[in-house]
Amino acid sequence: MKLYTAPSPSGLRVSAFIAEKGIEIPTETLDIQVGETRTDEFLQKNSLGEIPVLELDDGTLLTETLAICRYLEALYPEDPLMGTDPLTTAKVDMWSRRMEQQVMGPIAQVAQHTFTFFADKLEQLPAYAETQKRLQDKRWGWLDAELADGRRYVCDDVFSVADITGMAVLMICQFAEMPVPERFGNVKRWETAMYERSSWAG
Ligand SMILES: N[C@@H](CCC(=O)N[C@@H](CS)C(=O)NCC(=O)O)C(=O)O
Repeated sequence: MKLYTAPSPSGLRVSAFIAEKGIEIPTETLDIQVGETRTDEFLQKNSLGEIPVLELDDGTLLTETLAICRYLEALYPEDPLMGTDPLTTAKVDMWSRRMEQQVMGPIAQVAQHTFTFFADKLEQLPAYAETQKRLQDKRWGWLDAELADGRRYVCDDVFSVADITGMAVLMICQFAEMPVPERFGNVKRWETAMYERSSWAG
C-alpha cells in the first residue's frame, strides 16, 4: 500500500486520520505547486490530477479523502473515527457532510476564486469570493450555535473524521488569512481542541 499526498487540506485529512489511528503507511509527498499531480504518470493514478491517492498492493487506486479513510477504518478498526454501530456511524456521516458542505464549502470557494494556484484551473470571480466570505461568517455562526452545549468535538463529543474535516477548514483559513472570528467562542473552543491534537499538522 502506498499513499500519494501533499501538504494541503486534502492531504491533511488523510494524514491526520492515519496519525490518529497510529498506523504507518508508505507515503510519497508530491509538490502540487509545481504540478506534480498533473504529470501524465500521476494522471494514470487519478484522472482528476489530485491527491490523495491510495495505491493498493494489487494496483487498485483509491481516490477521494473519505473513501480512503473508510477503507483504512475497515482495515484498522481500533481507535474508531467513523462510528462503531449503525447510529454512531450515521451520526458521524451526518457531521462529516455538514462540515464538508456547510463549513468547508464557502471557504473553499474563497480559495478557488482568489488563490493564484487556481487561476489556470477555473474562471475566477473575485466578487463571488466576497459573497462566500460573508457566507463563511454565517456558517461559523451556525456551528457556534450547534456547539453551545459546551461539547469539545462536533459529533456526540467524540473525536471523529468530521473533526478532521474541520481541521482542513482551519488550514484553508490560515492560507486565506481568514481566522475564525473571536466572537464565536464555541467554535474557538473547538479550534483550540483541534490544535491540541498531535495529528494537527496545519
Ligand atoms: N475531492 C477530493 C479533493 C482533492 C483535492 O482538492 N486535492 C488538491 C489538494 S487539497 C489537489 O491535489 N490539487 C492539485 C491540483 O489541483 O493540481 C478529495 O477530497 O479527495
